[in-house]
Amino acid sequence: MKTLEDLTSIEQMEADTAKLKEIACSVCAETWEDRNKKQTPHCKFGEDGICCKNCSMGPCRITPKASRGICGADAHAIAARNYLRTIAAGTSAHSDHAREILHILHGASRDGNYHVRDEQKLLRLAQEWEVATEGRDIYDIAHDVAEVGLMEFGKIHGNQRFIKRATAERQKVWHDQGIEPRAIDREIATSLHMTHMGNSADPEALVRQGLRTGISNGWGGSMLGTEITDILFGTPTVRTTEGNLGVLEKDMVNIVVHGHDPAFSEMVVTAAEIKELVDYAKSKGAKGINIVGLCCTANEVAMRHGVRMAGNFLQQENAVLTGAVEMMCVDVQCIFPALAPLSECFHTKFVTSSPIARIPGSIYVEFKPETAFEQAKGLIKMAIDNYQSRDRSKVFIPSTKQTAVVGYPTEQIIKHLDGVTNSHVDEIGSYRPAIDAIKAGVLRGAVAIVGCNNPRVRPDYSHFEIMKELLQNDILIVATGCAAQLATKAGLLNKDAKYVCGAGLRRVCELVNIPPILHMGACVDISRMMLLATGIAKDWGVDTTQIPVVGCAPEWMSEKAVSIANYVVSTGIDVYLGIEPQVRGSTQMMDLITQGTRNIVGAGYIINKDPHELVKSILEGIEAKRAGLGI
Ligand code: XCC
Ligand code: SF4
Repeated sequence: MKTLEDLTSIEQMEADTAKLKEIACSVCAETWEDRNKKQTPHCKFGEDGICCKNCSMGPCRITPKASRGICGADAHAIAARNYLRTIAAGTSAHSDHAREILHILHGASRDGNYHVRDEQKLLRLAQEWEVATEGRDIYDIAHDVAEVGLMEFGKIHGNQRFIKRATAERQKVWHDQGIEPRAIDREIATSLHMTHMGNSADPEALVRQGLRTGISNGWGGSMLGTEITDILFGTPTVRTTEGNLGVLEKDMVNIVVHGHDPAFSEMVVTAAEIKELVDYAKSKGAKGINIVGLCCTANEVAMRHGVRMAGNFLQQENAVLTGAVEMMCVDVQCIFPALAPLSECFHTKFVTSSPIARIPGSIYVEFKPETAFEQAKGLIKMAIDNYQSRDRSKVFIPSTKQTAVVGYPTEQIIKHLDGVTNSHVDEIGSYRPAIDAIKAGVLRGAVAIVGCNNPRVRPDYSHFEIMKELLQNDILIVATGCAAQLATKAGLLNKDAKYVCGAGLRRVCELVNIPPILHMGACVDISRMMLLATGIAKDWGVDTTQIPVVGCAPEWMSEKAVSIANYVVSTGIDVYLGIEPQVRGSTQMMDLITQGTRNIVGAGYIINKDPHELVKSILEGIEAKRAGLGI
C-alpha cells in the first residue's frame, strides 16, 4: 500500500453489499435497508425527544397547540427525561456486561473453565483496592478482588473507586459539582427515579444526573469490564489480523461470534483449536474451522487471539447473506432480532446464549460458566454437522479484506513509546515522547473515533472521511468499536497506511513503528482511552480538559454511546457527534448539551452531520487547546 487508492473504498464496500442484497432478494429475505425505507420518515416526536409515555395519562406529545403534557411537563422536561433514560439504559448495558465478567472472575479456579491469565494486573488491582496479596493463592486474591469489584455496583456508601485514577483537577471538578458517582446501580436507579412521573422537570438537574451516571459507567462499569477481562483473558498485545467479509472461507466451517461479552466467545475460540474438532471438521469434508468476529466481540477476540473480523454492526446480516456461515453465535448487545428469520432463509444456525438477549427463532443454549467449554465444543460440533447442509449455489463471499494491526491498550502504547526513549531513562514508562511530539507540532493532537454505524447517514462514509482527513492533518487516531472495524475494513490499521498521513504523523509512525490508527478494543475499552488521556495529562502536568485530545462518534446509534459521550464530556473532553441526540424539540436541552455542560465539567458536544464540517470543527478545537497550552 502506497497511496489512498490502495485502501478499500466505501464504494467497493457498497458494491459488495449490493451483490449480497441481490442474494437477499432472490431468497425473499428482508434486510435493514428495506426496513429503514419503511421506517422513513421517522416519527418527528421521537426524533425531537418530545413524546412522553412515562405514565398512563399519556402518551403526551408537545405540539404547537399543546405546549405541555397532562401533568404540565414541557418540552424541556420531557426531552431531558428521555435523554437521561437513554443514559441510564446505556450505562446498565455496559455495567451489567462488567458484572457478568466479575462473576466469572469470582468463580475462576485452577481446574475450572476460567483462569487468571494476567496475574500482574490482578495483583496491581488488588493493591489499588487494598486486598491482601502477601503469601496468598492467586485464586483467593482473584475471588476477593471480584467481591470488591461487585460491591461497586451496590455499595451503600462512598463513590466509585476508579475515580481516584483521574487527574486531581478532574476529581475536584466532580466533587465540587456534586457529580462523583456512587454505586453504579444507584446512579441508574436514581436516573429512573428522577424521570418517573411527578419528579424532576428541571433539564439542568437531569443533565447533571446524566453526567454522573455516565461517569459511573466510564470510571466504573466499563473500566471494571476492561480490567477484569484483561485479568481473565490477558491484556491485549499487538497482533496482525484481517478484516471484512473476505475472511469467511469457502471451504471451511465458518462460525461467527457476535456481541460484546467475551466470556462466551473466548470459549468458542479456544474450543475451535482442539485437534479432535478440527479432525471432525475434516472428516465432514471441510478444510478446518474458521472462527470470525462481528461487532465488539470481534474486537475482543481479535486483540487477544488475532481472530479475524468479518465486519461491523450494519454488516451483520451481510455475513449470513454470504450463505457460507454455518453458525452465528451471539452473546449480548447490538444483535439484530432480524438474524433469526434471515438465518432461516439459509442453512445458518443462529445461536443465542444469554438470558439478556433472548430472540425468537434462535437456538437458545444458555451459557453457564461451569460448563462453558463443553458447551462451546458442542456448538462447534453442531456447526460442523451443518457444513454439509450449505447450499453452494447460494454462496457468495466477497473477496474484499484488508490486513490490520490491532491491540493497543495503554500498556502497549507505553511499550512502543519506551522503544524510542533509549537516551532518556527518566522517560521510561511515560507518555513524554508523545507529549514532546505534540508540543513540537509534529503531531497536532489526537482524536478518539468510536461508535457504531447508522443508516441515518451513509454507513461508514463519515468514519472514513473523518479518519482520512485527520490523518492528513497530522492527528493521531485511536479507535474502538465499529469505528475501529471500519478502519480495519478500509485498510487504515495497516502500518503502510502511514502513506496517507501528513509528514509529521508519518514520521511518528515510522519512528514508533505503529499504524496511524491505534485499535484500542471494544466499546467498553473507551475506558482505556480515558486512562490514556489521563496519563498524558498527568505526565504533562495539566488536566484532561487542557490537552489537544477530543472524542468523535460520527455514526453512533446505541444508548451505550450516549452514556459514553457523557463520561467523555465529564472527563473534560469535547465530543464531536455526527448524529444528533434526540432532544431537538427542546432549545434548552440543545443548549445544555452543547454549552451548558461546559460550565459544569468544561466540555460539551459539537454536532454536525457533515463529516467534512465536523473535521473542520475538530481541527479548530484541537488548535484552540494547543493555543490554550501556549504551543
Ligand atoms: Fe454496537 Fe459495540 Fe455501536 Fe458497534 S460500536 S454498534 S454499540 S458493537 Ni460500540
Ligand atoms: Fe404526560 Fe406527564 Fe404522564 Fe409524561 S408524565 S405521559 S407528560 S402526564
